Amino acid sequence: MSDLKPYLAERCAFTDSLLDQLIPSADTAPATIHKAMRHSVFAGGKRLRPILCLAAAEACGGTKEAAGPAACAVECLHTYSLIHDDLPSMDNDDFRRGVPTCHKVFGDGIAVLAGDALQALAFELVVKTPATARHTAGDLVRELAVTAGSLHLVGGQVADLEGEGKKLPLEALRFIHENKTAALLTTSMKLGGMSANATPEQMQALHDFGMATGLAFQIIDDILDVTQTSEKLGKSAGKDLASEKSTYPALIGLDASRDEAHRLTQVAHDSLKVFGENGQRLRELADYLLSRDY
Ligand code: GRG
Repeated sequence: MSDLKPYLAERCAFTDSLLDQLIPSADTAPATIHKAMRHSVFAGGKRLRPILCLAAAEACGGTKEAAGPAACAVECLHTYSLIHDDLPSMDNDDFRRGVPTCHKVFGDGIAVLAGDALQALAFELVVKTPATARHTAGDLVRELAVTAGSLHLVGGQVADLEGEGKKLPLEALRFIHENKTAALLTTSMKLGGMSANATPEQMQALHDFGMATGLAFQIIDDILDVTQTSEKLGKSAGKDLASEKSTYPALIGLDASRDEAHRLTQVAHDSLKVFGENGQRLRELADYLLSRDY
């Protein structure tokens, strides 16, 4: 994995430069909304979804240039979901990506609108993907729309809101993680594949890879929530594990959570067999998501 760090940096820079060209400049009227959109998009996200989109395209024999608009689309949709998730009526967070949240800087109204505008922009960008023999612009729009809607991102958020303060069963937590997190990672992969004229077999592999790494990613997030909070607060992990918040470690313990993340990463690796050597970068990315030393 020695050359993964420069690869990630290069893909991040590629995505940032494209986003900078595709999002209206901060002085485009009405300036406030474009400043707010740019505040959140350029706040220092890791660009995991665009990187997965570009890597999926290349595994299918495509190019990062053809996949670029779709990569930017998934980042815009992701940033919209973060802006809305941080609002006082949802998670009420003051900081995101190390900077004050959109509503803290621009107020709740503009933050709602910045999220709305980024979601609309995501659809405008995804249709810039050149059509291929197997996938039309309409297919890409449908893929993004289904993931953004009530069956996935919004549905996962509703289940999360309704589960607040309750100790959920594992299946309910898995539903939230699959829909809030894994669904958009999976769509990022599939849009990359569609830009590269992926075969039905390749699309299925990208789906399986996205769901497995997405769930592993969220389980690791849950684990870090427990271990890092415990370190930060100087209290024992056992205290957090006993808290009412539903997380994988709280429900099945830290060791079983780590085992499950490893098992899912193996599922992701297995799904890549169809790509042969071309799947190498995706194998490295699955291991990187599991290691989370970034
Ligand atoms: C539709 C309002 C609405 C919400 C949808 C996706 C979602 C539900 C909310 C986002 C909030 C959240 C904490 C989701 C879990 C997924 C996750 C770990 C997001 C953070 O992703 P990273 O680590 O973040 O890739 P960066 O900042 O690097 O992009």
